[in-house]
Amino acid sequence: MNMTTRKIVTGAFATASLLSLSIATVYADNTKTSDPEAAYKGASSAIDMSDAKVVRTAGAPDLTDEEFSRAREIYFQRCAGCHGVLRKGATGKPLTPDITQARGQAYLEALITYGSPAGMPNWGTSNELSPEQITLMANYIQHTPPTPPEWGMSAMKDSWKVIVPPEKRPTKQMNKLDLPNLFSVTLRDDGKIALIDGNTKQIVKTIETGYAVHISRMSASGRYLMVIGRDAKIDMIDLWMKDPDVVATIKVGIEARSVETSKFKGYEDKYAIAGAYWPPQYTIMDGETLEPLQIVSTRGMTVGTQEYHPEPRVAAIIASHEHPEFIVNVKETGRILLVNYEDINNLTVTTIGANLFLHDGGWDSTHRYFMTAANESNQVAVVDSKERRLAALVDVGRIPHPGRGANFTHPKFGPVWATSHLGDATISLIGTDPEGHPDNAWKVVETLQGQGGGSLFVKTHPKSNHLYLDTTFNPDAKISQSAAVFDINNLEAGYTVLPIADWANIEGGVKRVLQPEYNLAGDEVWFSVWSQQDEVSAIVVVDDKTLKLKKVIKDKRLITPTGKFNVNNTQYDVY
Ligand code: DHE
Repeated sequence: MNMTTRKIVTGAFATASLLSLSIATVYADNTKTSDPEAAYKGASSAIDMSDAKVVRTAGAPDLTDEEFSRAREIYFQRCAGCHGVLRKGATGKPLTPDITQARGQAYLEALITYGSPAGMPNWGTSNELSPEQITLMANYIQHTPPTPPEWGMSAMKDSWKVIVPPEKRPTKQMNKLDLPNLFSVTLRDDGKIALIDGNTKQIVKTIETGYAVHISRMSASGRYLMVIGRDAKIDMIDLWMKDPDVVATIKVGIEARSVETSKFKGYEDKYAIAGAYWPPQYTIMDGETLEPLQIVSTRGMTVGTQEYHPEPRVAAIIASHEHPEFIVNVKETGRILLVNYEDINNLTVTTIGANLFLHDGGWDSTHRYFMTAANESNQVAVVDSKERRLAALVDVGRIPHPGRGANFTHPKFGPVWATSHLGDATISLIGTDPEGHPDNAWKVVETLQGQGGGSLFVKTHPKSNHLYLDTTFNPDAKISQSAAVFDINNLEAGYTVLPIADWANIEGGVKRVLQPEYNLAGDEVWFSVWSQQDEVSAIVVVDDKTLKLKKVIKDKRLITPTGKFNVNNTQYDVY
């Protein structure tokens, strides 16, 4: 399949809207939360399986080669995100032939058609899959899953290109851009990022990146912008060049989500790291050229039950400020790795057992404690990066999804870190000051009620008195198209709703409102209004003091804007 023409977003949007109609009628109320989850996880995999070997399995219904390849495509578009590439189970249940054949054709067809209260979407009653496709999928999953190829050093080196070598790069900033207030904006389905000037709100330029580009991270110096696509392609952009552009690129696997650079004193810009979903591994690279130096597999035993997992994906990675270490979340084993890069040829790795389904997270306000969601475990793990140990596992709401979270001083409980949730309307505030407020440390000190479930990101800024959150995947359009804001000094007053999508004044489109991000001064908050590839999208800038609309950024190049990363705030971990 041609990666550049694949429209990955369709599934997510269509699933969200159709599921919202149907799941509610099929299941009781407590299962409605499957809608946002399904929409969120509904992106198709970047893995191209067209060359994978067909494995026919005894006991499974026969399939032609053409049927195999159709089923495989549907599986990688709709199912791999939850059930895993190898179908050994991830956030969804395992679907290996021993299990599926025992269940039988009729059971499998019913499950795919109607879904389940445990979160399986109702692909049939939502009309996302036809009855013929459902029969095909029920047949297919009774066969042995095909395995995608590995991606080791030779494949990486083949994909690695240094476009401008370090010695040919400028020694100082050669453009007039106000770099600390520049934003890198993900143009998800256009395979690009946009550099937007935070002062003029004009697009400086767009730059081609990986397929279904996911996040941007800044190097410690604030010079190099690292962008990773779902296809595991990293593009390193030099912001000092007269015309900022890609200076090095590499593919660290076949499917990935995270990239980060070394930030410990003395190691600024020295190394980069990226985590892959497939193959399950992380790669440490030279920070100026992206030359791959060490590739480390994450396959291994799960925390707790200590069973082997063949596909533990690498989720968030964050650079420690306490030691020369990267902190790496391994999702399906529930282990957090502290990878010490002091001696790159003799890596020392501290392994912390946390809980299953580690996903995203960020620092507390002191940058000592890494607060990270074990999302389907409904917990936040707290890692003490100084002492290199797990400080706590905190029970929160259903499916925490903090992004990097939000830090502020609670009028009553002192410093807290906040997360919102995909699966319910709450915002959990966790005390983060074991010295000054020991009674509150690593406890949910307060639970706020937001607009609804389907929230992905919360954000505040040290100079702001507001806490913002989106509800991007809420099935109710009024809620997914607006954002809520709390006054930190008057939390009991509840939230104010900001009609972000209405402010964008766009005809038609899905208009999901996504990811608040502050500017350098901390006096503006930028939201994406995210529609489909062929629809108009926008960025809405809110005045943080007045909570009034400040500016709508509209441009035909703003195709599917999602994440926005202010250079200064990303460089210094301000949130
Ligand atoms: Fe993300 C961060 C994985 C879907 C927007 N996303 C992350 C991180 C991971 C991740 C592991 C943390 C990276 C880090 O800190 O190093 N995201 C996944 C998925 O596996 C998932 C559920 C499904 C998929 O197939 O990719 C997924 N993510 C989405 C979306 O649909 C979102 C909403 C839109 C988009 O652009 O694809 C989305 N994810 C984001 C954003 C961040 C992110 C904007 C960074 C937030 C930040 O403030 O740091």
